[in-house]
Amino acid sequence: MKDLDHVLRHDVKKVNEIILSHLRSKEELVEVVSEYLVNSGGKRIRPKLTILCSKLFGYDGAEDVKLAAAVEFIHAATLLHDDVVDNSAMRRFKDSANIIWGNKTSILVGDFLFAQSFKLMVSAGSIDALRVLANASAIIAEGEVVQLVKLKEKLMISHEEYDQIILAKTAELFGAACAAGGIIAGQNDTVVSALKEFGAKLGFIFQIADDMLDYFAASDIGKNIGDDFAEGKITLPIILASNKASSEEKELLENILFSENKDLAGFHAVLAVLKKYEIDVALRDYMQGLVREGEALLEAIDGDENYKKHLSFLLHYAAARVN
Ligand code: GRG
Repeated sequence: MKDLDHVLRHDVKKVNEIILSHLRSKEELVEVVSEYLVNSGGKRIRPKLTILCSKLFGYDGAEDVKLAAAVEFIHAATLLHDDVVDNSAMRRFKDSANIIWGNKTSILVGDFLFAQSFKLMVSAGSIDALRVLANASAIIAEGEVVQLVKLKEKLMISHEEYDQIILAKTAELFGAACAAGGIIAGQNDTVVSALKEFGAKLGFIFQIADDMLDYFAASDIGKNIGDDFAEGKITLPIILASNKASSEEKELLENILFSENKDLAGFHAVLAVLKKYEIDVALRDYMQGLVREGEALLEAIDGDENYKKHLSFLLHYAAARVN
């Protein structure tokens, strides 16, 4: 990430300045909570994507950083809301905002950040960029409701259903972040669609890595390992294991995951099944396949080779998070 951070240092600095100037509020609590989240060491991957995808076509105007900041604001709003929905206690190695200030504050400050993102999109002056990011926001929120419904049903889900969920919760915003960069650089619909597809592929890898780390993280990842398990969320590690498991093991997985009283012993019992079927190996292979697909998408785009290299690096970086 060092190389990329160096190349984008001036742009990321501008993004951060725009973000900070849009955190100002007459209510101190809004500023305190917003700053707590926004300055807590996020990787800024989505805004970097917007900037890379505008520079890919030689854009040197001032609007891409506004869209990049808008994308980060959408992301920040979803994090605040998500930690409430999931009852999470830790985010980016710190207590999550809901733990410190409570659910109501987190939701409302999330709304504030979400609204700021729209002000920024409007100020960037591109209806097409506004359309793609507004569309992504609706899909993210809708996807979270789908996930909630599935959670309540307490049923195993298929790989296809999992793909639909992560497309909405993560891949859509990654795709929209890339598309927005191409749009502001004046690219046509075909190129913008290709960028969106590339971003979505990267988002897929990113979320699968996240879901894998929830079971297999070897070191501290800045949030609680086992959160998905505690919630009974069915993610790709569980789906792949369930597809390989004997009927007894499948029953065991479902009994534990759908039980109201999950404990550490349950987590280790599930992990033992995942390890028995080498689900970590299967997931790594699967992600490498997605990396190759992402690279093929990138190759088909006619843009600056240097920036393509940085985008390709992000595919590998996303997959390598689990190593
Ligand atoms: C406000 C539009 C809106 C919707 C709310 C709750 C909800 C609906 C959406 C949640 C979606 C969500 C949080 C998905 C998880 C995405 C994900 C992989 C987050 C982690 O991203 P990183 O690692 O985070 O890029 P950093 O900390 O680096 O910024």
